[in-house]
Amino acid sequence: MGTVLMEFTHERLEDLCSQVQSVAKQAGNFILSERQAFSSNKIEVKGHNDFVSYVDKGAEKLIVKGLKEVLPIAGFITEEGTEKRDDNPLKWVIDPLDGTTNFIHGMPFFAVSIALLQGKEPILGVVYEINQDEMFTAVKGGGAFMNGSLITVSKAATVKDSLLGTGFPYYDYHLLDEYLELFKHLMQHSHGIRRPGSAATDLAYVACGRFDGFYEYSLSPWDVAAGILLVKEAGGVVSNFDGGDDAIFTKEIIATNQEIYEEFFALLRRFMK
Ligand code: 2AM
Ligand code: CA
Repeated sequence: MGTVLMEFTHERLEDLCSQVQSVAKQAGNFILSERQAFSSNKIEVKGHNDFVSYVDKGAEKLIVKGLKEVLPIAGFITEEGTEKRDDNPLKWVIDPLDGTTNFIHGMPFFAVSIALLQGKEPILGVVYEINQDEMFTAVKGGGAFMNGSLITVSKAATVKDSLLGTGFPYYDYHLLDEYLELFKHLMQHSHGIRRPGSAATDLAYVACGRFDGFYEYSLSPWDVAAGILLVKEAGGVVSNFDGGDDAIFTKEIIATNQEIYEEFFALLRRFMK
C-alpha cells in the first residue's frame, strides 16, 4: 500500500497529536530559554526582511528529530530546510518559529507550527503560542482545542461587527495598492484590524474566536498548514483569494467564521482582484 493511502484511525491520530504536542512544547522551551541570551549579531538575512537565527535552526532540528521518532515513515517540508525529504505524500510541514521578527525584537507573538499532511490535506495540526503557553490542536474530524478545551470560531454575523487579523506585505509588494484599499475600507467598516506578526497564531485566534477573520498574501505552507486545520475543525471557512480550498500552497489565505465568509470574500474580490 502506498503511503498516500495510509489510513489513520481517530485514536492513532489523537495519539500522534499528543506526541507532537510534546515536541512542540520542547521546542517552545528551547526558544524561550534562548530569548534572554539572544543577540541581534546572530541573525542571518535570508531575503528582504526575511531573517533567521540559530534559534530557528536549533528549534527546527529538535522538532525534526522528535517527529522522526513519532512517525519515521513521513517526509518533511520545513521553513529552514534543515531536512529535505518532501517526496513522500505523507509529510510534516514545520515552522519552528513563526514570528521570527517578533522574537528578534522581543515582541510577544511567536509560535511553533507543525502539521501532518496527507497529499495536500492537513490531518493533524498543532500551533503552540509560546509566550501565552497556549497549545492549539486539531486532528481531522475531531474538533479543535486550546490547552485541551474545545474551541469554536466566533459568531459575529457581519464584517462591521468583526475584529480582523492580517499580515502586512513585507517583501512581496505586487498587491500592495489593492491591499491598502481593502485595509482602508475595513478600517472604517469593522471593529478594527490587528497585525500580530505570526500567521500561525492569527489562524489559531480565528479558530478560538478572538479574531472573526484573517487574511494575508504571500504566505508559505509552513506558516498556515496547521492553522488551516484548526480553523476548519473549529467550524470556520478557509480559502484562497479565488475561493479555492487549497490555501496551503497558493500563498493567499482568507479564514473566517461561517457567517461572515461570503461578505468578506466579496470585499476581498472587490478590492484585491
Ligand atoms: P516567519 O516569522 O516564520 O517568517 C506574517 O506576515 C508572517 O510572515 C509570519 O507568519 C512570519 O513568519 C512571516 N514573516 C517573515 N518575515 C516577516 C517580517 N519581516 N515581518 C512580518 N512577518 C514576516
Ligand atoms: Ca519561521
